[in-house]
Amino acid sequence: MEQSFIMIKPDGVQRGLVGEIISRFEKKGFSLRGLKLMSVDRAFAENHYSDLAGKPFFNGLIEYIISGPVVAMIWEGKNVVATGRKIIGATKPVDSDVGTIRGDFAIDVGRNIIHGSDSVESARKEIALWFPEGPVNWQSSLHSWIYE
Ligand code: FUP
Repeated sequence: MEQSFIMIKPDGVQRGLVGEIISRFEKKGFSLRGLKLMSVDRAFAENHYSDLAGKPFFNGLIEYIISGPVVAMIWEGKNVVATGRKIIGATKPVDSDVGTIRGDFAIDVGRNIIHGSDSVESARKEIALWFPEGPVNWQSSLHSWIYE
């Protein structure tokens, strides 16, 4: 089953949105396979965002990610990468639909609350980086009520 790496950024934690965000993924029917509150250092954040090195906002982005604890998660389910991106909303909150996490709670692109893997391949890399111990092995008893 497909997995995505989802991270609540420091502003989401500071603003008390952890429960709200987890709830949206849970209610959709996705399964939580990893969850931890952690602080990351500069080298770790730069590794996570290595694809964006050289962008004008890169340094500000790294400062933001290391400014407080984040919630790192693995969510699992059919099409969770693409659907997770829909639940999160467009990168720039001005473009994020109302009803998405960013559309409902964010105003500035540099404080957009949450990260979600943009492809199955980046999810694999990001899960390996953030969860070297691997996902927790369990299956929801609701499985047959969610999947045909
Ligand atoms: P996303 O996949 O939606 O997180 O978007 P990107 O990978 O393109 O960008 C990663 C992060 O860089 C965004 F979440 C916020 C930050 N960013 C800016 O601060 N300014 C920009 O113009 C674009 C992105």
